[in-house]
Amino acid sequence: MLREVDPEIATLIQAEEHRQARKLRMIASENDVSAAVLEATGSVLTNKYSEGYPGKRYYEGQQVIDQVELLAQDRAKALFGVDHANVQPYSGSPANLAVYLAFLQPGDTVMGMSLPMGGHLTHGWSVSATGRWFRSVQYEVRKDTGRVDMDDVRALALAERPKVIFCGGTAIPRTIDFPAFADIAREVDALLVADIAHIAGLVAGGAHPSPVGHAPVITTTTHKTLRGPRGAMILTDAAHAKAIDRAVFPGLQGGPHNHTTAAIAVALKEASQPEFRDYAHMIVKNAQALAEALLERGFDLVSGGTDNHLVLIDLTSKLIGGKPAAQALDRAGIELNYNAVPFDTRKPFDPSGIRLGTPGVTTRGLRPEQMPLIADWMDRAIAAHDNDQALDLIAAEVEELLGSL
Ligand code: DSN
Repeated sequence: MLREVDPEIATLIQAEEHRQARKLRMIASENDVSAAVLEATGSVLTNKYSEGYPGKRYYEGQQVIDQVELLAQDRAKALFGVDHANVQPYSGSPANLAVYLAFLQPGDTVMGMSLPMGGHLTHGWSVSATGRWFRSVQYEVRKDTGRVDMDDVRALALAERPKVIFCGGTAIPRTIDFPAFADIAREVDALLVADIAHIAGLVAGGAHPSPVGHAPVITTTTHKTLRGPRGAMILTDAAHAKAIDRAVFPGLQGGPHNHTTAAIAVALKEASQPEFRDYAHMIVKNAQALAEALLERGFDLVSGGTDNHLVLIDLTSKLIGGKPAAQALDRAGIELNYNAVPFDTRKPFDPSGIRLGTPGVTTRGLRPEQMPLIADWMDRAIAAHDNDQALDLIAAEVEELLGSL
């Protein structure tokens, strides 16, 4: 049908499908959703407006949509063990903005991890509205360990007295110490918000400690390790539920994307199955096997390794910037992103590092024994980054492996 109506777009979608199929997709924040999630995303639910919440809508005809959203909420609550789930945020940034609207006034102090240290734009980084409209203070990692030092976080919190503290981020290869963040938040009377966008699937599958019971408000996207559609959720205790709901709607958003809500419900059902626990643990096993194989090949890993799905490489010792390395790797069939590393001396558009993760390749069926092969391809591709013929040869080997799965 699409091919008849719009052959150009149909052809492009098919091309993207082929591109994804023949690449090692290792962008740490991406994954491959199931056919069931895709089907829900592409359903007639996209036709429906439903501003409000189940039972309290501003449009008629919600007999089915209410059931969909209630199912998504109930599954999120059960999976993560929380009192309340708002499944309407359009994505991670709007979910975090809802936190600001719910609990802060412009100019109030917010504390988060600095972006180049592994935090997220919306945790108060200077170019984001959250850094421009609020007084933002940012914690870092230690230069010698590449890890967050909770004594430093505590000292900053005591000095700056933030109203909200964010923990979590986008390039953190180590376990987040939720109890320690909770102690600090309690001491300075701040609200602790855990942004678990990257690790939600690991938390759901028991492969990373849960923030529940430590952070009263938890934000997450649904499309990374959780392996759902592009969307987000905010999970809260009972005390913070109303403020979050009001902030999402009518504070920030109009009608929820019901097709996404349905696909989130499907993903949450999948994540509650025993196989998903195996999947979450395999993501970590793969990342650790990959980290080990990279270390053996002389790569410099931020923090020396990983506890989760993500590996952050400082390429300074390899005498190549992150951007040319990422471009060469893409040509070699290994898709990842260039990334700043802590204390980076290069510019954000051509930083010193690359970031990669194992959620996608684990979904694809790769196992720890295949990780040295990936490390080897990466080593070869970076050494031959200006040799297209050598890169194409690696891409052919990658395609052969993926074809054999
Ligand atoms: N773009 C997401 C990531 O790649 O981690 C964060 O917003």
